[in-house]
Amino acid sequence: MVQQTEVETVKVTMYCTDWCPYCIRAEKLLASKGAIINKINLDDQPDRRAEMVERTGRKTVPQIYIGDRHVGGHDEIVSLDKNGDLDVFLRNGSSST
Ligand SMILES: N[C@@H](CCC(=O)N[C@@H](CS)C(=O)NCC(=O)O)C(=O)O
Repeated sequence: MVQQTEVETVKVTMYCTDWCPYCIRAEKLLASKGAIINKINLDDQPDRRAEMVERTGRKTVPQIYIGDRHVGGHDEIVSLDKNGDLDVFLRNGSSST
């Protein structure tokens, strides 16, 4: 019998909008890593934009959390992917997840 080991990734939360190309690219990158993404769609939930700004200090989407670690937007996760940290964060996340 072949045993399959599944690597569980840390939950990702992403504030996004439907029309934002950076959000779409960020989602594709995260999905390609097998990440489970909890999307907070600000088109559907406009009231949560204030929450995003309050939590992150940023006004642009996407804003991405890996576990409870705020990693920033699209450009930041691309940089994290290039230096290998994205995989590490998705596997280890933070202590609280
Ligand atoms: N460099 C940012 C670009 C994000 C960005 O420009 N997002 C646009 C939507 S595609 C946005 O939120 N614009 C609203 C604003 O600038 O207030 C990233 O990599 O996430």
